[in-house]
Amino acid sequence: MSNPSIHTVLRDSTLSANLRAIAEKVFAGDRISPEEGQVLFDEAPLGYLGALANFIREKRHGDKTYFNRNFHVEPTNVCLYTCTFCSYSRRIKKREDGWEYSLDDIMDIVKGYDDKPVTEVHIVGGVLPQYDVPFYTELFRRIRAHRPDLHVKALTPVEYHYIFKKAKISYEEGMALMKEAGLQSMPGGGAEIFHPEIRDQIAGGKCSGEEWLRIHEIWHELGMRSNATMLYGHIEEYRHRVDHLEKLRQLQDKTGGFQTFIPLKFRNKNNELSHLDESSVIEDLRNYAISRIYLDNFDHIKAYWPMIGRDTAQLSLAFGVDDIDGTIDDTTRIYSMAGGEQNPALSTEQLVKMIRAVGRHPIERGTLYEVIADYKDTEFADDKQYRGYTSLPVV
Ligand code: V47
Ligand code: SF4
Repeated sequence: MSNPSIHTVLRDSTLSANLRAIAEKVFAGDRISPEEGQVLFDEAPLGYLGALANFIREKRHGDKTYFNRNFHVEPTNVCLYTCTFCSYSRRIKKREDGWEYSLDDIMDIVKGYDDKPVTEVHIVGGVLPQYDVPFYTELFRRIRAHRPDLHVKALTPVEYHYIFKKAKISYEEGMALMKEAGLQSMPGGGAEIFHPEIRDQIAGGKCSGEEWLRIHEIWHELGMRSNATMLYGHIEEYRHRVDHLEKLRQLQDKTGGFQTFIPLKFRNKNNELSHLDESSVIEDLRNYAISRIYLDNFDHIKAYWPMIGRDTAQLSLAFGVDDIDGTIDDTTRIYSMAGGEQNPALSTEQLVKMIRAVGRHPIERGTLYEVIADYKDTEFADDKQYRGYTSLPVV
């Protein structure tokens, strides 16, 4: 996949004055304004966006494309909140369809990976009263004691807000306790759309946009890192996406603690928003590209392949994305239930080949983007098949 270069875009005499001004800013490394972000969403064609986003991507990372080896643990799929987009929560009323793991159950899952070369466990799930501060601090302690090299990336401000309120402690006290217990980073979930016009309709009752941002800010102030997401393609308008990106960019200016931005495409199976159409692949690629252009202070843009599928993940690497998340190992149900990949698992070899097939340079990273293995020149047993060699029968 290749885009027109930014030089071709700048030479295009048919370009509108607005789009030209934005392209010139991007070429000069200048920041675009919220109004210009809105112009990109409203008017910019895919090829133009790809040229700008790829320019930024290659300036930052060249062809490097990151992935990690991780697995997910979802302590429960029962939740006392009722987000309308969520296909995952069994809700309190259908509790018999769900699972609720104990500390020992979760440790058994973690121990099941003892002989596997994974570097990260991603823990996130529903919100229920028994999953409280003592539960999670004990869990983090046990995992870290059992396997100190496994990075614990866990929970979102949705859970933290709930459990700290219940424990009657401040966000500051709570996040310090989590750090002390062994939490190493926070994933980007729960962000949805910050703007209350939308958030109140799709995720009413859980932490607000401001609270989500405040908990990340406190975590960053403790010297720790986290990710950010945006759930798009449902009932929001482009102005709500611009507002979301702007709030993230402002917080990142303040703390520098975000590593990666992950746009999450709304999937419409088995939830209360099933009547909505899903966004098109073109819209998904436009959204990745605008995210790359807008978030000039984020190092990485990630395409989460279990959600968008392998083909779009490959395409996204030409639209600003430099990370395609992990091997996952079939350990998350959030997306398959909502219409994503049915059995999300890819071996390292499959991920490496996916990245190479679109001309990029695969790098296995740790959670904090430390390089674990460079697969640029690694050969696999069957590589010769697609390099065009044909083995002749030996007579
Ligand atoms: O917050 C739930 C989303 C998020 C649906 O930080 C849905 O590395 C689309 O944040 N359609 C949780 N999205 C997952 C998440 C995540 C995933 C991968 C990596 C990282 C990271 C973070 O999933 C939720 C919500 O926004 N979600 N239901 C749905 N029907
Ligand atoms: Fe609960 Fe999270 Fe689903 Fe909302 S998105 S209902 S908080 S599991």
